[in-house]
Amino acid sequence: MIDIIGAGSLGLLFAGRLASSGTEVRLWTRTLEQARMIACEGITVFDKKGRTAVHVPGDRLQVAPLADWQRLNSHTAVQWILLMTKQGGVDEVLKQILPVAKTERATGIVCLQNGIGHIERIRRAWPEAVLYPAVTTEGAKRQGAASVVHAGAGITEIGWPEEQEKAQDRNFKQYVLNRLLAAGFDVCLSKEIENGMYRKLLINAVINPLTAIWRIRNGELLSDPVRLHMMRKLYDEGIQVYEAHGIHWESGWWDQIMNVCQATAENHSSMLADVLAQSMTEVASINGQLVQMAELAGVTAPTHEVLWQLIEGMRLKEE
Ligand code: KPL
Repeated sequence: MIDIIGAGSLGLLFAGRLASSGTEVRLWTRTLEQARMIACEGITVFDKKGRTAVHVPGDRLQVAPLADWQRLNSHTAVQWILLMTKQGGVDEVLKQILPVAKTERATGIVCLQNGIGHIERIRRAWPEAVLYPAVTTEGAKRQGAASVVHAGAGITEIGWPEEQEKAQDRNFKQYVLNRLLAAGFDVCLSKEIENGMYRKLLINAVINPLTAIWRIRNGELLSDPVRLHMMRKLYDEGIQVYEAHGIHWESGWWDQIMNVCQATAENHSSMLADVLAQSMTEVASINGQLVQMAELAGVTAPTHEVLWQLIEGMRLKEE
């Protein structure tokens, strides 16, 4: 069984496809209302032309609000978690899980958050858990409480330990990795996930705040020289921060940002989606983290700082 925590766009996509390919999935939602709707309607994944790609009826799914975690798991050890909440939801997840976390059987957690800082927070709070930091370029857009559009197929990179594999890691390969592949996800194991996370951080730091401020789709960033100029500014500042920290970067990263905009041209970035839904954004874990890294290294990232403050200043409600 795989426990998927978070039923946003990626959570619904992964839960729907895993369940439809025969994996036993438990999906944990933030609200009781969403859990009830999924139990009633099932999960539907549409392709980008609006056709139904996957439908899992509600009676084939186990779904519950996260608040029920302790009641439902007080006697069992949870083995595999796909953590798919946003950065802002991670502390609440830990608060619900830790009181019944079992130490005799290690729990493996694939962490799929945007930005940086969450891995350290989870490790501090739950040292016994085995963490697999991950980044994905799957494009998904939630349509309703129980449905999602798979807007663009991407690649999911999962961090793999440099040192010798432990029994937990072998079980991961045999079970979680195989289940993800069987569900049709393009997944690879990476010994350089930290670098992958910095690359994704930069992609998000360039695309997300600009689309959120201008309220435009990802593809619209490419259609105007002023927008491209701002993207380049954010990119160059980010690279300067990485250089100051000795973080390896590649000249191809700029082209990758362009490619992501093209591949997800019709998408709202997650930050724009949050702003439109008046939810807290991940700007502090993305641009805010870059600004803090800049300060630590004695350089500046003024464009990231301004965008961070502008978006924080929208005073969106807490998760
Ligand atoms: O990860 C994304 C996000 O919106 O958070 C990108 C890659 C920008 C796709 O929209």
